[in-house]
Amino acid sequence: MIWVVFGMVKFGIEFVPQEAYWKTIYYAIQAEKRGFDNLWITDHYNNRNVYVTLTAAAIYTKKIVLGPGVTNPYLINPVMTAQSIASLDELAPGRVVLGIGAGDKTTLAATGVEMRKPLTAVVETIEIFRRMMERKRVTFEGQVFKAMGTKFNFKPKGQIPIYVGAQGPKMLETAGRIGDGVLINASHPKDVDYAVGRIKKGVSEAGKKLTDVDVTAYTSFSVHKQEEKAAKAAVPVVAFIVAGSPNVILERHDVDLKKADKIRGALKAGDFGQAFGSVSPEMIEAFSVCGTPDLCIEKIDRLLKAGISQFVVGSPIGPNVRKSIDLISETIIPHFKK
Ligand code: F42
Repeated sequence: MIWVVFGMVKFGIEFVPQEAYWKTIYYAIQAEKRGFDNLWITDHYNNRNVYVTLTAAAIYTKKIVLGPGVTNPYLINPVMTAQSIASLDELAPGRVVLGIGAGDKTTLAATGVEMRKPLTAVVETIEIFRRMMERKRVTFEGQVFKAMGTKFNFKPKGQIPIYVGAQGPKMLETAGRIGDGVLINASHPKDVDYAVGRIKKGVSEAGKKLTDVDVTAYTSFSVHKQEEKAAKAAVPVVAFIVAGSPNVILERHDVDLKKADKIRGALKAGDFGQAFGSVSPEMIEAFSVCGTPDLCIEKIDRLLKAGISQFVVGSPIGPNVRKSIDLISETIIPHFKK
């Protein structure tokens, strides 16, 4: 599969289903009409259910490609992920993809589920998923998962592209080796450069080319005609990213570790004023793609040069989601798809 056609980047949009369904679906319909190629719905136990949201989105849209971005093998067993995706593909034939990752440590921990051998778990999930999709009887004994002669009573349609959500070096390499796409949780060229280097290693081990894999930047994005308004909307998301980032990534962006600790502590204590007030312009620059449409175009261009083939606008999207989708569609997408 060649993902970048004549150098044309794809645009995806991510929604966290934390609001009423109708709102997410309303935005999804708008995104499709306004020229987005992909719709990604996040999966965390504390938000609305990912497959219910995707089902509604599949019914109300016609051509946008959609999938979980990303589900994990710990809360949803690989066989059930295969079942959910195969069922969704009946509703939206040929436009369903699977996004799979290790899962978010904090929300998994809250459910008492242990994230054992995350790399192995993701690899085994993909193996079971692909074999289930071929409607074979699957007997598989992995280190984390087993399938004891599982087989669907229905025929899954088509081949489903698999995108691996990856940040760590081994997960990135594995994603390049066995994935059809990679979702890189990053907004800055430094992080994307690093990720693409690891993905290339996996890709070449598998005898593939980088263009065989849809290298996707899953960004925190905020656009507004006034730069300050775009930045203000990005602050809460950036605070959470800083708090959740390992030191190696903070150091890559020269973020003062003490300041990051202060944000972590404030968020833990529920002191959002303190946490958001401690977010610096440098942090916003490092952990979001944010600004006026022209500035965002410049930043997306840098990510394209770093090797991405899909750009995902993720939370917060902008101070007003509906208006920001319109603005992206009128100014940013045409710049890259003219
Ligand atoms: N997580 C969610 O829960 N929900 C989402 O909606 C979501 C969206 C999302 C989108 C893009 C994206 O990139 C990530 C996203 N995530 C989401 C987060 C994702 O689920 C992961 O938490 C995130 O990608 C971080 O995981 P990672 O890719 O960095 O992998 C971690 C877990 C890791 O430890 N990786 C190591 C590495 O080097 O890459 C692997 C370590 C290893 O090799 N372990 C061995 C093994 O077999 O697993 C075992 C070693 C031993 O000692 O046993």
